[in-house]
Amino acid sequence: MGWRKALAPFALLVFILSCQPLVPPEKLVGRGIVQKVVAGDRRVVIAHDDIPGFMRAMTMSFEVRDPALLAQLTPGERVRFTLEKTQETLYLVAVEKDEGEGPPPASLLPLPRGGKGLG
Ligand SMILES: [Cu+2]
Repeated sequence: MGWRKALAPFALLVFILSCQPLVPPEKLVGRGIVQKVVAGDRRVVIAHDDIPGFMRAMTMSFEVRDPALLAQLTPGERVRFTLEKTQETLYLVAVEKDEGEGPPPASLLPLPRGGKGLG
């Protein structure tokens, strides 16, 4: 048997092992209010609600995977957005207007002052 044939199974093994880290991205859906669109940076700042199992409510910026998405984002608008998360990256991949009325995200509420707030 020639050496090429003898090595073929190992080449296949290396190929399979190198594919292992490609875990499919996790999809997460969040809701929030658009604060700012930073087109040059492909980013949008959103005051988002709690995303169960991922993040508490906060105001933060997300990188959009497709810059065309930015055109659908208007500051002040309430949206429902989809994130794709891998071990290394987090992208906002879809967005839609959230028609449902709801309270503002907790991250937008003024912080309690003095001793009047919670504990
Ligand atoms: Cu966040």
